[in-house]
Amino acid sequence: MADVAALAERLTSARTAVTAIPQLSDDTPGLDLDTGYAVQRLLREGRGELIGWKLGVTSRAKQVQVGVDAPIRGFLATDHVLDHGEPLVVAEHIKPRCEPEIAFVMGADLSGPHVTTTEVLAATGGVAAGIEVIDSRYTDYRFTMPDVVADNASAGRYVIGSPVPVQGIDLKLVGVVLEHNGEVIATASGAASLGHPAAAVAWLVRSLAADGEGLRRGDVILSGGLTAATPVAAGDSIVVTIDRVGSVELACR
Ligand code: OOG
Ligand code: MG
Repeated sequence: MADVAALAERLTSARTAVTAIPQLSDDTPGLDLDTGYAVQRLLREGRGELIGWKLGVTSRAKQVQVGVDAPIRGFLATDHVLDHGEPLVVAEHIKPRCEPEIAFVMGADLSGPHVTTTEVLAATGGVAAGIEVIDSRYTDYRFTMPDVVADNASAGRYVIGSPVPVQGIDLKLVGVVLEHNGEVIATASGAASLGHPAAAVAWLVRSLAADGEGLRRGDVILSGGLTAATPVAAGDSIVVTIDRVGSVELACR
């Protein structure tokens, strides 16, 4: 049996010291997915109030980038939030990378083991363009799936634009443009995340049901990076624009 508390402590120390560590599985051979989620649950206790959830590795581009081939989930707490116009302080992170995401703001509670994409859309209060700043606590983003689950799916910070109603927008078809220092470096459509961003949220809800949890009205959900993530340094700027959903920008200092 892995010592879940000791593993969580290693990750917390890496985050607070802004120093990468080797993946846990290097010296914890039995590390499985359940243990990874148990470590993640412990990390939650040491963070701010729960704001919502994030999907991870839901797109082909992300799967290729990190070598994990199935979706995972993490939590978002108050200390993950960047407000509009608030810069990312690069020195507070180990190796930050930015990725474009479609954010959902829930208009109603939603839980259950059989929740569908249609039910997610019906419970959605609004959608917004999002930038997630991921930051692996593991050296050079080298991890197995249980490792990255334990590390809260590499959650760092995030910022979202103003939410708009989802009615009338086909999130599968919306175009997504990622700009880094004024240059378009990647493009995608909403379908990149599990075929439909709301399908990714439905997967999240079913996955949470297995742990007796669900979404609450007002929760923010990052529905998964749509392109490969781009490394950022102090002085950089990131802009994400999503057709009919809006745009959001982030300055790094
Ligand atoms: C894993 C984090 C995945 C996403 O949107 O796919 C994630 C990683 O890339 O380190 O946030
Ligand atoms: Mg992400």
